[in-house]
Amino acid sequence: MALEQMKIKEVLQGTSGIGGKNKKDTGSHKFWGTQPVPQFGEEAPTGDGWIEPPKRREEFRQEPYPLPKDFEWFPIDLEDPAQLRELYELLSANYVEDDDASFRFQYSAEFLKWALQPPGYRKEWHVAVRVASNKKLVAFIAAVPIKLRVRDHMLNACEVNFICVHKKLRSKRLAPVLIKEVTRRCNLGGIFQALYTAGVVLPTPVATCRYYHRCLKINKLVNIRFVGVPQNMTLARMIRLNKVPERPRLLEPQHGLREMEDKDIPEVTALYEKFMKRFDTALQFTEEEARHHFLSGRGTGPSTKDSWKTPREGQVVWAYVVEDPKTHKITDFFSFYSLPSTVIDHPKHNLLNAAYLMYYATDVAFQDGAEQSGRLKKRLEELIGDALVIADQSNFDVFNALTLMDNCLFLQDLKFGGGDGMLNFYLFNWRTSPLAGIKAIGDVP
Ligand code: MYA
Repeated sequence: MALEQMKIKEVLQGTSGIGGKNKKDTGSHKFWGTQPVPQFGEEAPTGDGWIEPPKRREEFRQEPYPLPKDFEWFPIDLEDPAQLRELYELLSANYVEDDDASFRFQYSAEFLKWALQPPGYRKEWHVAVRVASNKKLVAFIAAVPIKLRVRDHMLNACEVNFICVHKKLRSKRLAPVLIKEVTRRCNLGGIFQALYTAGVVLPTPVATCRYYHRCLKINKLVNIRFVGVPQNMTLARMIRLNKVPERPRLLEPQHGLREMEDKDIPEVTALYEKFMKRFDTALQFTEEEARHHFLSGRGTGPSTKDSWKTPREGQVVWAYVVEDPKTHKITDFFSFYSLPSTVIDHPKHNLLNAAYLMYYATDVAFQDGAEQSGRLKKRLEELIGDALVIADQSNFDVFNALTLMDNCLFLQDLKFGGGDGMLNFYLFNWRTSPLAGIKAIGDVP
């Protein structure tokens, strides 16, 4: 998903505000006012369902939407390294920045392939625009197929991400054309619902999460002004307070932590599904999809006993399981991915190495009273605490997580600090009441 870059405020007392993107006047939306999304001010829906009914293929527009003159649609092929490189360059220079232009996402080429080519992906849903005369790539948007459960409804939908318009072409209403074109292509493929996330507030979020950040490399983070040293603290003390252990605790043989392997996929998929049933909404994965999400982004190189502290060439995803040493059952797993940001105009550092918490699950959640008794919290602190150690050893500067799933149980005690940034979740052509069940709304208690 599109996760927006945010610096820390509040808990670690940081630098300037970053929530500006959330401040758009919610009154006038020339484009979004015409789309099948719940509009601001509408009454909360009483039931769930589509806004516009499904239609037959021939009822949709068959030709691409017209682009302003001088531009053309381009069927980008991510299998071609040169075209993948062009996309990487467009996004590296023009994608999401924080409000004061200090950081900009720098998705790697490997990340883009991983995110844009899941099982069943459609090449024609990678929508690119280039300048007709010199063929320069200037805009992009993509959809990938997903199966999404929203409460009791299972939706064959798509997830839309990576909308980007070159900085020199902003505010010319190109974004609505990109969105309508990707919608048309999905509609022609029989897909009528979409999930997307954005830092900006549009009509109308179904959930809103806050970003939290666990600082790992304090010196660097202070140096690049990702975080400030609180007034009542010294840098040395801040470093001491944020130090993480050198070795994952669960890595000891009696606990059974190890890298996820292909043979784990059936058990991991089943555990994920059971764990996610506890929330109002979740993506559904087949085993093939789970293999893609957890293992295909692992980069090249063998699995060794030191893999946890030596990232592989091109590694995007880190995925670990806990195998019960006695029963050999997989009892837990966790995963995170690498999404660096360019540090804009800094004399010393040009990259912020950020890890983002992805999926996790533990069978402790299925024990009676696990949440009330604190057992779930304790187990998640062990698991995510080890994820922090692995990320630290793999040279990540910061570990980010959102206030969703069960994250609010462990964020505070694992010393995550609240950022300024929010991430809004949206559904296209699907009405439902706010998804409080994903525990996304509000802050750490
Ligand atoms: S979130 C990541 C967003 N990308 C960036 O922030 C990269 C840097 N920024 C840019 O490249 C441009 O500023 C973008 C806007 C491209 C964002 N999502 O062309 P404009 C509306 C949706 O003059 P520009 C992600 O990738 C805005 O409210 N709409 O503006 C998820 C206004 O409409 P209205 C957005 O600044 C993408 C209109 O665009 C966003 O040159 C999900 C102005 O157009 C935004 N992030 O370009 C897309 N930002 O007047 C929706 C602005 O009504 C998918 N706008 O307020 C929907 C499902 C489709 C598939 C359905 C299948 C069934």
